[in-house]
Amino acid sequence: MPWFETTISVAKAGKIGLDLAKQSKIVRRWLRRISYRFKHGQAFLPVFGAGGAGKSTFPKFVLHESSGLPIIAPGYNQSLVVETAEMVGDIPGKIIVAPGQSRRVPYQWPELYKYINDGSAQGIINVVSYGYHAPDFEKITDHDLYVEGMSLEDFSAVYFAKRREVELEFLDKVLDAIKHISKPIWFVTLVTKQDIWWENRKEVKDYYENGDYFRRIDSYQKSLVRAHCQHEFISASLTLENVKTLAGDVLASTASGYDFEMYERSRIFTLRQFSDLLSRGRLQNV
Ligand SMILES: Nc1nc2c(ncn2[C@@H]2O[C@H](COP(=O)(O)OP(=O)(O)OP(=O)(O)O)[C@@H](O)[C@H]2O)c(=O)[nH]1
Ligand SMILES: [Mg+2]
Repeated sequence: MPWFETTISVAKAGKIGLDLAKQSKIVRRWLRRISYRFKHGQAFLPVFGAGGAGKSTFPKFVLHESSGLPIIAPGYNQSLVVETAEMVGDIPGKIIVAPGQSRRVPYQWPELYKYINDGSAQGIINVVSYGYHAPDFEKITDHDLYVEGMSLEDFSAVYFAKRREVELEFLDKVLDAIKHISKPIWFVTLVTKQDIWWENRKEVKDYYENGDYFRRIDSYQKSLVRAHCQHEFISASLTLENVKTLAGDVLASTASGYDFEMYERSRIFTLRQFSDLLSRGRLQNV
């Protein structure tokens, strides 16, 4: 699946020429379709990923049923336990989100592995963000990676690179825990924070598609004997917000030019991809 090519071509050519109100209408239409998929019980989705990558924000992005307007970021609140996002009323779909701070992973993730291994989940979402994980520390000087004399910029480069390593470690954990699945699943790598890495999008795409991340997915797919796993990359900007320490020091900012209009165009594209995946329901073994 293309990550963002459609967003770019639409933005460049101004082909659609929609104003924000019209875009919001389209967003609402896709949100309704996704609600419909859930209504028909086709979705039961565990969400994994490192702390601060955007997991808890994701259900708001796809299940938010109000105006279709951009999500206003409430700031980073670490999740302590597994969160379940359900549709309103008696609609049976569920998105189940694991907390991602390392110390919580051993206690909280096995519950989600169970849903995959017992065949209840039709797909998995692994959230990554090119290491742009929301910091859970007050100041850079509080962090183990800080070395005397580092500027904010120096520290950020080291911190984000380290967080990309954490993404790979966490991917290994998930793949190892689901190596004996007996029913087919789809596996979406959701690359969030598009608004932060937009100017380096080619580098980000290349990093995930051609590096250690995809090598791991590929060897997992090849190792399966009883079922198969279809993998897709989807990228998104779930909200617009700088990556900053708890004290407010900005480590990475939303790309200039990535405004609400871009956000809405990208959101339509992402919702459409997600809706398409849900519409397939459970994959069949091939
Ligand atoms: N700029 C930007 N910020 C985002 C995006 N997605 C999430 N965020 C912000 O990143 C921070 C972390 O998001 P959460 O959804 O709470 O992260 P999480 O993965 O649930 O973190 P844990 O609960 O600790 O595992 C929040 O302040 C969000 O508003 C995005 O696509 N772009
Ligand atoms: Mg969370």
